[in-house]
Formats: sequence, structure tokens, C-alpha cells
Amino acid sequence: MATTEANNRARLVFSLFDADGNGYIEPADFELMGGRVAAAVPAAGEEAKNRLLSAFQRYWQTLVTELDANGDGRISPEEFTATVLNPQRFDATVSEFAEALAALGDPDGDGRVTRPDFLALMTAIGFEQANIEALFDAFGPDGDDRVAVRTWADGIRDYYRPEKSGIPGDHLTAGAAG
Ligand SMILES: [Ca+2]
Ligand SMILES: [Ca+2]
Repeated sequence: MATTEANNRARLVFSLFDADGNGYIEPADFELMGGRVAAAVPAAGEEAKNRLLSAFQRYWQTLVTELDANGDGRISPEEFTATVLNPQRFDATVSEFAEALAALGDPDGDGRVTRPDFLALMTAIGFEQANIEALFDAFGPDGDDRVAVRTWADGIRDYYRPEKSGIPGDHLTAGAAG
């Protein structure tokens, strides 16, 4: 059973990953979003950017392999709902994406992500600023207003857990779900 919060989180992911807004997730959406996210932190190295781009590619491959029930080469909102029904099929892909995204937010490699870099990356994915700020605060930033790369990556994994509610990631759907 997926919680209401988990379904809201999945709906939000679908709407953002449908980057061109045509109602389906397709390879073009991942190209669009990949380009945006890779450019969000100018100080990030090529290796980190390429890692993120390949994580996005794997994400698409997993979606089309696991969810394209009618075989039309694109993922409809109805097909996407299976992500919360069969989370184990996505664990490895989500984890790779989580690590790659969080690492991109740490260009100087100190294991911490600053608020401006966090904001830039999450805005590139398509989240709203107020939601992003609330999430960052929920992660418990340190005295220099940074959160651990590990905390963020774990937060992304939690976001995709269908049994979870009341997690920091639920700040992202506030006012956006429905
Ligand atoms: Ca689309
Ligand atoms: Ca389909």
C-alpha cells in the first residue's frame, strides 16, 4: 500500500519529468531536463555532469522497460502509477540518480551542498522555490547553511518509498499536488 503522500510525490515527479508538458514522459523530456540540470551548477566538473546525464538515461531506460505497458514508447500518467506499486524495480535506478544529483551539488567535494546550489539544481528539475527552501530547511542545514550530500541522497531515496509519509520530501508537494 502506498501512502497518499507517496502518490502525491509520484504525481509531482511525473508532472516535472514531463518536461515539455505534452502529457507523456518520453526521451525528449530527459534530454531537456538533463541539459537544464547539468547546466545548473556552473562550477560542477564534467565528470559529475556526465554521471548525472547517464543517470537520467538509465532512469528513462528503466521507465520504458518496466512501465510501458502498451508499448508505445512513452509513459502515460496511468503507466507511471506503477512506480509506487513496484518500488523494488526502481531502487537501483533511483539510488544512482540520487547519488549523481546530490554529488552535482557539491562541486568542491567537501561533502556538503550549499543552499544556492541546492536551489539551482532543484529549480532546474522544476520544483517551486518555496517548496525547495522548505525541503532544505527540513534537512537541517549546518551553521554555514549547507546540508550533507549523504542527507540529500537519502532524502531522494525516501521520496520514492511508497510506505513513507511525513518525510522532508513531502515539503515538495505542498501546494503542488492534486
Ligand atoms: Ca513529454
Ligand atoms: Ca506507454
